[in-house]
Amino acid sequence: MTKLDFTEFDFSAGFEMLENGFLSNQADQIPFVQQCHEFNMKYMGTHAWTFYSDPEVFVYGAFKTAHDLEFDTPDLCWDAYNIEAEAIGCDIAKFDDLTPAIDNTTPLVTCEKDLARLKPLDINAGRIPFAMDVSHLFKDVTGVEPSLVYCAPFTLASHVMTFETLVLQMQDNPAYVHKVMTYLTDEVLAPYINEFCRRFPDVAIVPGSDAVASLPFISLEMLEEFALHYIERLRSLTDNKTIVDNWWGDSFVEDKEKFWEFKLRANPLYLKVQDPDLYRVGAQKAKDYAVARDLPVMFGVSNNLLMSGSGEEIEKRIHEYLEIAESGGKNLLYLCNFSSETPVENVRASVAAIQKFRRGERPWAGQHTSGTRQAVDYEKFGRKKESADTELTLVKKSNLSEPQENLLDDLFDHVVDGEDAEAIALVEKALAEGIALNTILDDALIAAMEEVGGMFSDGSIFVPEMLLSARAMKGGLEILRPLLTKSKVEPKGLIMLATVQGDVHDIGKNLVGMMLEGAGYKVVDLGVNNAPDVILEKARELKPDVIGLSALLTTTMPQMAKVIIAFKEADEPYPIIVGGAPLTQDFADHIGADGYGVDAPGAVKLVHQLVTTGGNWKQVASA
Ligand code: B12
Repeated sequence: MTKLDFTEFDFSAGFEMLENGFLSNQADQIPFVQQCHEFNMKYMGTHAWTFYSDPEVFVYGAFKTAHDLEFDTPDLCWDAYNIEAEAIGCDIAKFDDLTPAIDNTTPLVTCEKDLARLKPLDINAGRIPFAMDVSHLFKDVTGVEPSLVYCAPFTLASHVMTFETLVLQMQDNPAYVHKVMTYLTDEVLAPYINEFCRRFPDVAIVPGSDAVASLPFISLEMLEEFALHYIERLRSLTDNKTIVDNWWGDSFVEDKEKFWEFKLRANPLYLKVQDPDLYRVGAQKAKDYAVARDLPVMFGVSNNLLMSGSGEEIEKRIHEYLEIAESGGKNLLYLCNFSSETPVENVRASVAAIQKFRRGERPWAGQHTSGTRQAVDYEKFGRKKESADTELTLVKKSNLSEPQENLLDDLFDHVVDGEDAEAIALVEKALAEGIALNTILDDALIAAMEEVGGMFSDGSIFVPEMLLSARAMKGGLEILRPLLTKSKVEPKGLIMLATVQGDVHDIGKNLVGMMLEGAGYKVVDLGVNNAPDVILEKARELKPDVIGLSALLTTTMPQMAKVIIAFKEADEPYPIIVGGAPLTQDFADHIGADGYGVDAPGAVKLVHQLVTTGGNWKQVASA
């Protein structure tokens, strides 16, 4: 017996359109789906934890929003990444008005010994009953089979171990990582999904989310060995019902066909490509690949565009993707995400654009821009956006003998190649040779990290290489540190970094920290989910030269403004710079930040400018 009244909802036509248009071949059907749980929460005005833990409130919110905003079908996706990690004991951070998140500052597994403490999944732990109840309620009301959105093995491992440790251990101790992956696949995910399929035997597909198993976080080889292998294993343990369809990074890899082959091994039913990659790669290219294999396509429209684009921009993008996708039927449009910050008008504009297309109105017919030069240069995610000109002012000191020069060149190469043991040995050798500390630091360690930053910016290396180089650089730095202190070689400055409150994304911030250390700065990292007063208090204690704030969610960007206001009100004039994928220079200016850095090398350049202008802080890294 439910408290809320579900009788006003009828989505049968929408479910029929979905069924007919996507996996079967009825060319006149143009179905769409949307991810919008956080939008639903805001729309309903519900406290976040109530929304994400009370099945009735959650399902009612999904139905009510879908009904009012004329979605074809409600979105049943909850905070997909968290449920299993929470159930096996990871700490969860709860918020008043944001999606909950796994607290990645307290990883469950910190070393191989910790594996002994891990227990098989208890099907009644955490919010697993919530996920099951949501599914039951959904089926009761709609008569349609629910889908259990789950967190795929690789992303789950990044929750359990932290992303950086996972990636480094994949290279140092792959056997250990394989043990973690096997545990998560066999003892957590398979029992969870099999219990779900026992309760809902007619379910055909159980879709998983795997954001972290994407490029350029890992290479294609790593993806195959550590992510795909366990998805295939999970498929075999769950009667092939599980799929994973949301890897991104298609635009980062030269060999797209190979990546798409991998995608089809993780999900043999359709090819999904989403923005920003889809826009860069070109929707036609993805469609041609799918048609050649007689497969449906799912095209995903950018969450940023949906949130901040004009009605016309949204309509153009939607019409382009629908026009390319509809030829030959079998397609599904996916509106990537409506967050709590997405204006209701934009949601309405998205639905109106689809309805217009369905009525045959095609004002943008043939006007395709995805895959063009303009799209390739399309903003976001580090890669050559307004790529930071990273040249600092490093000039080789030339009073070295040729063998000494060669030694530093070797050290440079080992740091670039991420070989920490060799790098450490060469730092020791350089010291024994009597090379000045500053010279080792500037000409080899810092110069190497600068090179690595440039390679990352232009897409020629991925995150794992950067992590390895940073570790090699740090190894060398550890040898130098006591001597640097004694010889009064000061760091170039003290930088305090923090991800703002409500946000647990830290991969980008951590890269910024590594590059700053590599450039000779001392970095204090406050971690994730930091309230303005915590940042202020720490700044008073540490007196940093620059404070760097990171945010990856449009919903947490306003927190940056709150930090800046808190500093202004407290009359603490520290320079504050900001970064993170959804940010823009305009946003940084608008909130009164002292600078915006597009990527880690950009952050270094910006910090350099701020520190060297000694207080003339209103500088911007003109990336
Ligand atoms: C990895 C990831 C996760 C991981 C995070 C793991 C971790 N430890 O960080 C997990 C799975 C936990 C996760 C969770 C969620 N995520 Co997430 N996630 C991503 C993903 C795939 C990549 C983000 C990333 O790390 N990029 C790589 C790094 C290197 O780039 P970066 O952070 O931008 O950093 C660079 C620059 O921006 C800059 N920079 C960064 N910080 C700073 C700071 C300063 C001072 C400067 C100068 C520069 C700078 O330098 C960096 C290096 O070059 C994106 C999708 C995407 N395509 O981006 C979604 C994405 C960011 N996530 C999203 C969402 C919605 C969520 C969830 C709400 C999902 C959910 N259903 O539960 C939760 C929210 C959790 C929370 N409260 O924070 C949305 C955000 C939508 C929006 N715009 O608001 C995205 C865009 C996915 C999508 N299309 O919907 N996510």
